[in-house]
Amino acid sequence: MIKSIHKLLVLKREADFDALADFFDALGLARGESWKGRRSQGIKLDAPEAGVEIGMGKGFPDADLVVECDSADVLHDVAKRRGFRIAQEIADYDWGARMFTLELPAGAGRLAIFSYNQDWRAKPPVGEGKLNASGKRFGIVVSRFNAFITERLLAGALEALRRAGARERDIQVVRVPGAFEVPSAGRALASSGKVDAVICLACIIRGETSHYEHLANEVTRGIGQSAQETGVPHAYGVLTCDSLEQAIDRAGLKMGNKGWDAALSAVEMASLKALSAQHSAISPRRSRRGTSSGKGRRSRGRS
Ligand code: INI
Repeated sequence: MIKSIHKLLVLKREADFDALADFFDALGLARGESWKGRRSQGIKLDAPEAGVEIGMGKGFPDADLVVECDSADVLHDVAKRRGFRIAQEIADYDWGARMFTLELPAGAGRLAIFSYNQDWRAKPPVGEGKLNASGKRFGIVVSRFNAFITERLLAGALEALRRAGARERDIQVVRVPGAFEVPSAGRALASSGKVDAVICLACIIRGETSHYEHLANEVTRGIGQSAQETGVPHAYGVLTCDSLEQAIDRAGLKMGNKGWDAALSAVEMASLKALSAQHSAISPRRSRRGTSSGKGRRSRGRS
């Protein structure tokens, strides 16, 4: 499975490197993995959607890299103010877009920037998180009670996170005695500032407890309250079942695993939160750089 696609721009001068990093920050790309070593340095700058576009025929920009944004005019101003050479002036295209191209410094290629001409008032933008966990950190709280089931939920959650692109070192697993303890451990993780989302895993079986209803209600309420009060997404991977058979069905190793489902909800909600933060940031550049967590500035040991 492909985890990421990045256009590689290798520069010779530190000044060009810094200018490009600043420019891509200003375009609104999010800083991902970065390193600075003896031999080399690099920064990955991530777009909400990235990939390869295959084209044929006419009307394509003459560019090595294509960026879609919400207003090409705004970025055209940014590019001009930063002294980038405009290769092709901004213009309307018959495919419903406005576009310009610029020369990247030091012969790093040509960049086309476009936005679609659509009336956003007629069609309000829809915010939707992506199932992309790369660069995100997750806390998993798993109850030891009914471990036969909860360990399967954990396996499902870990596999879903891995497939969505999360790194092992960005996942923290906390085990607690039972479902009742899940909300408080989840809150502690969320309040630590070290995770982007919390995944809560437990199994409550009606047949085995007379206080099933109270326990289920309290755990559900506690998880919801922690999510709302900390502002950190919490995914609900708690099985509330009538019997062990029912629990086994919902903790399948191949099909139907509530841990898996909860992990993907956590990924989506973490991504949605990042998206809303991006949209509400007055200065994306400052907001990204100013994060106290140091996220995106981790060294990965390349030299
Ligand atoms: N904990 C569970 O996770 N599932 C259950 O079904 C359950 N039952 O049956 O009682 C359960 N009880 C333990 C509870 O969550 C606490 O750990 C315990 O009461 C200590 O606070």
